[in-house]
Amino acid sequence: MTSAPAPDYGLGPEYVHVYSGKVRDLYSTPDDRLLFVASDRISAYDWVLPTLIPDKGRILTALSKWWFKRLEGVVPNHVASGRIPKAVAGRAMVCERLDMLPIECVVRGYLSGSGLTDYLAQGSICGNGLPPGLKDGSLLPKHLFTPATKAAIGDHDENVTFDEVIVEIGQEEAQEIKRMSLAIYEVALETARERGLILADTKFEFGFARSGKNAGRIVLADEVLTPDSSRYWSEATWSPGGPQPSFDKQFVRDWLTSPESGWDKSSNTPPPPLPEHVVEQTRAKYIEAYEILTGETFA
Ligand code: PZK
Repeated sequence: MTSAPAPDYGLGPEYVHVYSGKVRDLYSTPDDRLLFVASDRISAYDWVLPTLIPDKGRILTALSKWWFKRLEGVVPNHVASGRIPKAVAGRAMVCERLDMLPIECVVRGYLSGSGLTDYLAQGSICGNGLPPGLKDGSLLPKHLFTPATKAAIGDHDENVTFDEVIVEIGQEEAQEIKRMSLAIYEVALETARERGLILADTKFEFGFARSGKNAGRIVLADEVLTPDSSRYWSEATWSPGGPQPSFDKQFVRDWLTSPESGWDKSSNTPPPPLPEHVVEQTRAKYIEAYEILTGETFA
């Protein structure tokens, strides 16, 4: 995996940068665990924007930890105890080092994104046939496990069939990540619904624990059920037939595609910095997602 430069959080030399995604960073710890750091970076239209969203990393970390706790009776997870350096307090988790399974485990209850694209082109998603007449944002007739394989950096993940997952990781492992993914989605969908949100789709990653209390088991990794890994829509505004407003990034997308930004998303030029009001509105949406889901005030 090509790695972005290590952001300078001021972690000491005992934390070695492993790699970075668009908005998160991974370091190894002195005791051979991993420090998973959620940055304040934000992406849109496949770009990492030049503007940070203050507190985004802390908000998503708190939300992810809240979901891991809530899912404890459903699946084991990679969260470990261990010292978190002050430099990243609140925005980091210590995790067990897993042997990651090379599958992006997406579950969809509603039609959107690459699911919509595949449905329109072929009438199915990842080998799951669907009836005609579904629209952008439609409720699907059943929850679908729609796995993808991680593409090289810059490329998009490629949707694959369940049979391709079996070939890649084996029958038992494939069944297990599908079962776990659907079980998590069903709990999270109901939790979100109780709070007026639709969890349209979400993505999980799993790995094998090679040691520790979960040794030999497949466990849930990464961050979970954050607005960055999931599509949340407001039940109140859900209206199939077109793109649903993104819960968190709508202000960013609206501004970037407006004449005020002066940016052309099809130009291959980097997007401009966000104005302060868009930063504030976006930060408020992340906080709102946290507060609606958890029922807690974000401090
Ligand atoms: C792991 N990622 C994705 C996360 C990035 C990329 N517990 C684990 N053990 C081993 N590897 C990983 C994990 C987790 N989670 C996660 N890639 C590998 C990722 C954060 C930043 F750049």
